Amino acid sequence: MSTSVLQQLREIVGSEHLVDEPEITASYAVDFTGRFVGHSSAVVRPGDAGEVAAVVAVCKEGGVALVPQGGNTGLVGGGVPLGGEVVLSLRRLAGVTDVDPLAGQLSAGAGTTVADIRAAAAGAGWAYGVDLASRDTATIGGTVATNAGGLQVLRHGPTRAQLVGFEAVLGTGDIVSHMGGLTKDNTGYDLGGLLCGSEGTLGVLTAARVRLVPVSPERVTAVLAFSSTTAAVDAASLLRRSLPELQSLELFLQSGLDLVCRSTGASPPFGAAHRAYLLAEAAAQHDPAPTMAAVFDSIGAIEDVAVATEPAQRARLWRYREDHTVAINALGAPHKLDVTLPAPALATFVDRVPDVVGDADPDAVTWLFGHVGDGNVHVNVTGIEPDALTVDDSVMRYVAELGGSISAEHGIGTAKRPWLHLNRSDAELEAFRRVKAALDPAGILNPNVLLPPEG
Ligand code: 2HG
Ligand code: ZN
Repeated sequence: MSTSVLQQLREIVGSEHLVDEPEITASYAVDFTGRFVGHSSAVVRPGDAGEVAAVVAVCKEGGVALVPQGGNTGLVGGGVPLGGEVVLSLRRLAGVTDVDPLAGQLSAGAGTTVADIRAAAAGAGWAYGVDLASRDTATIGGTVATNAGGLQVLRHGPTRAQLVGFEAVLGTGDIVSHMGGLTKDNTGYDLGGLLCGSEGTLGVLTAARVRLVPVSPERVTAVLAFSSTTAAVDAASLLRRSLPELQSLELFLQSGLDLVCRSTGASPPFGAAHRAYLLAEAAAQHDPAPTMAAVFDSIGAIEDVAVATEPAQRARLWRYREDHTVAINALGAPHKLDVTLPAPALATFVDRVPDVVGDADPDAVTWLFGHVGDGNVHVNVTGIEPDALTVDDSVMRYVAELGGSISAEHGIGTAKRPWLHLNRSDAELEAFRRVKAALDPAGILNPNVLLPPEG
């Protein structure tokens, strides 16, 4: 980057928000897992949409590539400067700017954390329909840019289903804003829906308006044990059919539970070991416990049950599932293959994928957990080098063969670009490229993300 571009960026955001000390830029250049480590000569921290637009305009003019970054909780190398890009940090655009209790909506700057969105919703007598383990760090801008899913997709849908308004700076440098929040609004292209999940390749989200959902104060969390994956997957289907109050339906296996207990010191939920576990949470206006108990009674395959209604006990059960990510990370930078399978292929996939991984690399260790209610399995693989791709290749191909998606909720990022063609036709990829060329004509926004390299 030329010194003149750097100087212009400094003038836009102010010296204190243009970071070029290597020891500080380095902290923006590595992802949560440690698998993706990039480098950047500068981190720009604008304070409002106008400054973001000015930064994009200068970079467009100077041909300087940018990586937009929120809380840097992404898991596919989509938010770190792997090609030496300038990091455009949106964290200063934090704050809930408007809560409308009448409509059940709120607006917030892109840098607002999901936890703060949830708290603001609760303060207005509503709830936000997205929740995820990284809630305290993940930002609304990042979760919109990646169409993040999380723990309540089953009930409320992914981030795209919450989005009722957006403000963004396109790669052209133009600010586009449609924050009215009208539920019915058929006035042309759904630009917000397009930007949502575009992973910072078309525009930089600066604000979002989201719908809120009714509060369900009565909650019951249960961990159910099964002797086989098939029994757990069958039970998951029955729970979805019989419990409209179901909000989360998660899967983990004995190996993951052992790892979590070892790494956190928690005692296991049951005296005996089991092959597979479901964590089911129901939430409603009225106590869902009696209905839940009746449904559990009807599932003969349940080998053990732990039920909690008190917040501390519920949190204890949740930790068996949520602590997987941190416990696995402690083993060394994992490969994270977040995939969805069609329901009939789910149990087979879970049972067979460790062999697929083992055949690709005998040193690899497979960890499986995820949002089974959505068909979403998080295949984590440890024991392999960060840039070794044979395991990723085998798993991606196996997923596609079974009719699944190579990215359920984490996005394509850098990690999965080589395999996007397994899920998207040439005609679709060409349409993607044309959209990219229209909204980011200089190709400066996250150029190493999502779209496969040409040629
Ligand atoms: C979760 O479901 C996140 O907890 C992270 O999507 C998944 O660590 C992972 O692979
Ligand atoms: Zn997840």
